[in-house]
Amino acid sequence: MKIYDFEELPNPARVRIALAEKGVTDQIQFVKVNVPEGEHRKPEFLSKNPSSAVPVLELDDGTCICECTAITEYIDHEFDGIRLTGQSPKERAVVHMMQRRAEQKLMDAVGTYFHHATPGLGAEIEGYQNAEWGEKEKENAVAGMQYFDSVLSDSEFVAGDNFSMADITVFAGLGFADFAKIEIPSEYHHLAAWRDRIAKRPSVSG
Ligand SMILES: N[C@@H](CCC(=O)N[C@@H](CS)C(=O)NCC(=O)O)C(=O)O
Repeated sequence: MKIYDFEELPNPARVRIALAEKGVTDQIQFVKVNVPEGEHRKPEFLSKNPSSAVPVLELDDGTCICECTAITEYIDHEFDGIRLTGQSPKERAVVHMMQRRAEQKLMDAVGTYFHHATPGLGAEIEGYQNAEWGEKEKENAVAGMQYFDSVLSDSEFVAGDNFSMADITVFAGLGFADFAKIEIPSEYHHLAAWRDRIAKRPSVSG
């Protein structure tokens, strides 16, 4: 099983945390795709992911699985250990709902700001940029932080009582916000306390 990624980027980080949570990182062969140099836009990589994005999980039979949510689903069911995508029908539904919100309200909003309102990955990679849209998405990212702060005011984790892939996505989204220099408002105490707790997990700190 191979993962094509570029370790320093936030979406690859999500899958690497999921693998570490399952304790199976050493069972994966990582293949570096040099995103800053545009390797992900070359035909060889596009045949694995037409959306020109990392990470991609390639199974031994050649099947390529893209999108962190889909990759995490596969990892979660292929390997034993902690359950990252929920157990009961209700838990699974809540995890997926919160995962979508974590992507839309935080990870993707920060990404749009980074790619459109900052130099992003550089002029050659970025091509079309729309700074106004990027700035709007920065506002949405901060609104997303406020939303997750309120969720975490009466819940230990993003999707209820158990750590899940939605926690991983919010955690990686906040890391991406730091990198993109989007300030996390200091009054979001629940979010900050949760972030400190997650940062201590071996999958993240190790
Ligand atoms: N929704 C995708 C997002 C993947 C993504 O945006 N990956 C970034 C790295 S963090 C990427 O490869 N960007 C390349 C580019 O923007 O050209 C997922 O969940 O995997």
